[in-house]
Amino acid sequence: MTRRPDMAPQDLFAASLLEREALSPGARLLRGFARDDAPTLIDAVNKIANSAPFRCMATPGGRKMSVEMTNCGTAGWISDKRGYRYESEDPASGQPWPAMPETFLNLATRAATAGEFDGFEPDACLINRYSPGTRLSLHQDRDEQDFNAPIVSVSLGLSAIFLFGGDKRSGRPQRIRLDSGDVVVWGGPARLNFHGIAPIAEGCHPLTGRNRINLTFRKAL
Ligand code: MD6
Ligand code: FE
Repeated sequence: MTRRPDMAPQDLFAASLLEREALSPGARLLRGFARDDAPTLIDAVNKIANSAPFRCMATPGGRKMSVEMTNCGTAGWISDKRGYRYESEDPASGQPWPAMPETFLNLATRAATAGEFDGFEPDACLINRYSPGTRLSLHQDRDEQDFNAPIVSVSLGLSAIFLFGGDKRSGRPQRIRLDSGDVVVWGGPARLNFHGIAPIAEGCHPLTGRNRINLTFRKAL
């Protein structure tokens, strides 16, 4: 957190709730930005999962990802033995992905603006569900057509350690704790940075039980 010796403790506390921490040029952590919306967001996730259930996708290499995923929006991110890509239909049902709820769109555009990316129009939201012990290995998000748009990532439920590297896979990534309601906005010079999630610690959260839910909003098409 930024050091602010000039501020009274109660103001420091208020500032810490809505801190805009720069992780690197183009990447900002908005602490607690989605905290008030979290219950509504989780209700919406549960509705989406009723029509497009969470599933472990296969990697192109033939392994199963440990993180469970689903999507909403006009495009959904999928992985199978043919590779990574966006599809307008859920391959499990052949139906279009559930529409992006208004609450999702509203939060994502406000967060992008707070992270200094105006005019963000996400058409895809990948929803990740982690249980204790699951992880997401270092990767780049590069299946989108336009790297000018940022990505907005919302953490809900159990906390996680976010691994945040540079534009090469090598090198030791930063480790950043993400709690429920924290939002990361990144784009510009950080858009292709490597990142991942360390194995989730055992725990139970009032909103999500033994799960961490992550929403990543993208402009895919
Ligand atoms: C997660 N997030 O937080 C995984 N990708 O569960 C991501 O893979 C991610 O947080 C691009 C931008 C922000 C992210
Ligand atoms: Fe990612």
